[in-house]
Amino acid sequence: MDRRLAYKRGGSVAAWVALGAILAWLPASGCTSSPVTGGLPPAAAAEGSSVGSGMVPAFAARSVEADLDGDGVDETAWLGRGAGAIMIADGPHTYSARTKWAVVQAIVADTDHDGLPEVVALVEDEEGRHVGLFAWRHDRYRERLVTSELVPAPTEMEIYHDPALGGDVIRLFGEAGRGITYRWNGFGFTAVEGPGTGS
Ligand SMILES: [Ca+2]
Ligand SMILES: [Ca+2]
Repeated sequence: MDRRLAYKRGGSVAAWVALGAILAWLPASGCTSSPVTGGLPPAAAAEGSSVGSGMVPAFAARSVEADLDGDGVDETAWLGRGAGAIMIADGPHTYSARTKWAVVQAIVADTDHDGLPEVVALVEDEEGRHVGLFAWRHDRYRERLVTSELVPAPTEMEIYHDPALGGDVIRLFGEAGRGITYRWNGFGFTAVEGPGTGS
């Protein structure tokens, strides 16, 4: 079974990225990196920070301060659960995720290793569960990528920082509680056998 995460753009499945087959399960003991709480240093996360009331989303959410577009000023990302429960408040560039995505979990981290943090979310639609990156690209916030549905459907996501794997990596847990770590391969995500595994 291919464990690469295929991804979609604009709802269509884009070409699969044929990189090395590093597709084995990651043993629970195989990861030596330490988890990153919420994908950000604790000091960078704020609960219920004061943002103008007009910017507070309708969904229950926690807020995270991060410079998502690299202009030196932190934005506020509102991360909740449920339909479209991702909002980035950045003045004229304020962004809301499409309501078709029911957010299961959302974290801010730099999982595509471009130097800018993005919102990394486990989202659900009628097809199943996906990982989506919501990020600043070029001139606005957008769905950077959304994977095809993940089988088996992950129940939980963690972000780890592992320099040997290029930076922040995604670990997905299924019903069995066993995790698979995915690292950025330049176009999408590839499962890795363990830290330092190259292709
Ligand atoms: Ca900014
Ligand atoms: Ca990034």
